[in-house]
Amino acid sequence: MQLEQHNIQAHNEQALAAHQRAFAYISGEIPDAEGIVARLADFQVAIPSWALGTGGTRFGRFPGGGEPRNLEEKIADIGLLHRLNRSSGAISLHIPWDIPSNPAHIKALAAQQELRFDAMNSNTFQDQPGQALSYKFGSLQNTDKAIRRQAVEHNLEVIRHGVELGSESLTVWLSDGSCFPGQLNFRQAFENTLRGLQEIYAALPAHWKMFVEYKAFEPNFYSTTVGDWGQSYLYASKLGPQAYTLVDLGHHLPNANIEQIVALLLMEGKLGGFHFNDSKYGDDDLTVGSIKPYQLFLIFCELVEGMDARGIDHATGLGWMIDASHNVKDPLEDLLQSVEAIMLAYAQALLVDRKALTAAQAGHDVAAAQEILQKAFRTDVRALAAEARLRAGGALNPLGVYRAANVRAELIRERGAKTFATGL
Ligand code: AOS
Ligand code: ZN
Ligand code: ZN
Repeated sequence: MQLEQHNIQAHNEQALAAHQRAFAYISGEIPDAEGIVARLADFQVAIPSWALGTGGTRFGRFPGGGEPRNLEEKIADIGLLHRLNRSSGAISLHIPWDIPSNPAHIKALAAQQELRFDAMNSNTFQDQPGQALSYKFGSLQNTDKAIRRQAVEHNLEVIRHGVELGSESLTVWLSDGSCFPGQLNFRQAFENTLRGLQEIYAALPAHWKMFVEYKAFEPNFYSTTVGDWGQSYLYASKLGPQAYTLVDLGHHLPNANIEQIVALLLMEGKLGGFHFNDSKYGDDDLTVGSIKPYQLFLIFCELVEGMDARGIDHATGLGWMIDASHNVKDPLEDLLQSVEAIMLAYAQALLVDRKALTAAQAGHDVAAAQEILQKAFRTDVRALAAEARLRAGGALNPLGVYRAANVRAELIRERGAKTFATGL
């Protein structure tokens, strides 16, 4: 594909002098620029296979061109992102949208692009063509044993695909719930779901993790059977040490204090993974950091504090994934923006003067505590993220290179103007 290393280098050369000035400045302002650059370079965020095409709403979908038509092309797209930012070195697959018909070939392609397989995602929220039984009234919660069985079997199949590819985790997001009062016996729905999850859990390879993702509402609008972090935590605790809660930033009721949820789950050793996105109203799946960048920073503050307190490696200890949908932007541009936003929030969180914050907390100096956080948040750390990319062989300005190389136009030429990515 277009966009060779020399495109990136040529672009970096033009931008180098300005970057060096900015990097020298920030390095003089903060205590450990080198340490932060090293941590940023290690930090990788998985790209979901379903985010490479145009999403849509129930009102319509307006596909762009050149979208990947199969798993091979999805891997190529993520490889391209990774060449640009050196921080997107993993792909999160979705079954059945991404069934690898030839796993050895898919593994080799991913390895060529330096990509790992992050969490595998199962799907019992849709009926697939030819499927025997319907999930209209739920999957693992269903009152019908045969439907529950089908949902369990599907998850076992997802694990098998993951094993073939070298993934090490399964994310289970269930849309199970109810739309009207009286529709569901909550306790029975919980118990059915727990039993199903237990069967899936029993099939996990010993080194695998299972992530139980919660969501407050949608597509069910009265109750959701894994509706909040309490319910997810309950399932994960009952399941055992390989089960964890997964936090998707868009899955809370409005104004929830997500940073506090993150702190407590980490404290309990039950925070397993993340779906990054941003939202204003519900599960909007917008570009990370586009609506509430301060919240993202505060979440990273808790992540850094909590992981350090428990000795968890920042880069590998949790599953870091984006879960976004793009209705009006070029998906690849949007994903570059999301990864950049994550890196900036992480860098700012690393900047927080922990000692001073602890002292302010001990002394009930509320104003000082706020100053300490906001000093970090208001620091322009873009040169740190750019330096991390530069040293890893990536682009100083990934979006700039992407645009200058006319990547989208080339993809349209290669794949066509009316392609449909499989997925949402
Ligand atoms: C749904 O709202 C959840 O965020 C899922 O994590 C995800 O979008 C889905 O599994 C993709 O198929
Ligand atoms: Zn999600
Ligand atoms: Zn979601």
